[in-house]
Amino acid sequence: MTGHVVALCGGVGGAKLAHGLANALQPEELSIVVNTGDDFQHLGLSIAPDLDSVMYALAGLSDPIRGWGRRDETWTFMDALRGLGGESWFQLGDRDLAVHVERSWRLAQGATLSEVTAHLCSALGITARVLPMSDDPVRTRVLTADGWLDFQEYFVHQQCRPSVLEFMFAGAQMAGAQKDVLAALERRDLRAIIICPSNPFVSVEPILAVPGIRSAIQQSDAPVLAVTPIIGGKAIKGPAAKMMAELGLDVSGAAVARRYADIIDGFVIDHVDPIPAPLRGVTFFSAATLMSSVADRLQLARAVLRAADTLVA
Ligand code: FO1
Repeated sequence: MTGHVVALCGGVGGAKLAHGLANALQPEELSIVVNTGDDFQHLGLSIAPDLDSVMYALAGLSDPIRGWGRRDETWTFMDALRGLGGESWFQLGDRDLAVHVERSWRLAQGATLSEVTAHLCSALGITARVLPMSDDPVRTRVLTADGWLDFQEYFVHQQCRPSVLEFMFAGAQMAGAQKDVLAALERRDLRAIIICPSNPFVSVEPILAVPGIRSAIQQSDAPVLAVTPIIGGKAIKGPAAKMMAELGLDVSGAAVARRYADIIDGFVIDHVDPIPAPLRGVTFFSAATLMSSVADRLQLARAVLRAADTLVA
């Protein structure tokens, strides 16, 4: 089938499927909507980790071990910064630093985050459309026993150790959905909306919190399909499983499907897990969702698109 596909993603797992979808589709057939709730100001730089993870994945520049930042990286800047007593808990590789400096400089000159992202994608030879969920600031904050923490303070500085109680997306209510995101979700030739295997709480829900995005998804006639971020009771990377346990949720793909039940038509569970109990309005599909190679990413993307095509109302 042809038509336009919108993918919602954040984090490392989401970036991998976004890469698979970009390889499975023509550039004009895909819009990748990226979480910006992880973004923050650091050392005077405007850091946008999920946009960078997606761009690096699409450009084949991701570090295969860390998942974030660039491969073949060097750390001269960090060594020199530490030598000056600078803040070194957030690691900025030398090549990665160029992206943060270029983004920060262009934003300071008045460009929007979308304009900067389009420039960086072009510079990195990326043809798929990468769209921040909003050009306005939205900042994920995490409530722990120690009070509210900014996202990167929780995720990196405190290495996800504190137990989470709840999340907030500061600025979401006042944020405007990025215009091309809404336009993509309202296209008449929309083939599918894919929720990538990202952390539901801190990668997907910030996107859904931007006014207009959740309702555009619910009103769309296109099938909405989510891919499990939990395999065999564990998250492949990041704190999704730990967060689910701390929130008292069952740590399973089925629990994620229940959380998305009001906006999805289908859910892809990993083939090592049992097909969940029937969930009203949700069709379950089984697939190999672990992406260890670029080939795996393409294979999962194709399986997801095939599944979505069977859901056409
Ligand atoms: N994650 C870490 O665990 N430690 C780091 O030092 C770190 C630095 C970093 C620099 C740039 C960037 O784009 C991402 C970076 N990340 C780091 C990952 C980042 O915190 C996460 O990718 C997202 O915020 C959550 O998906």
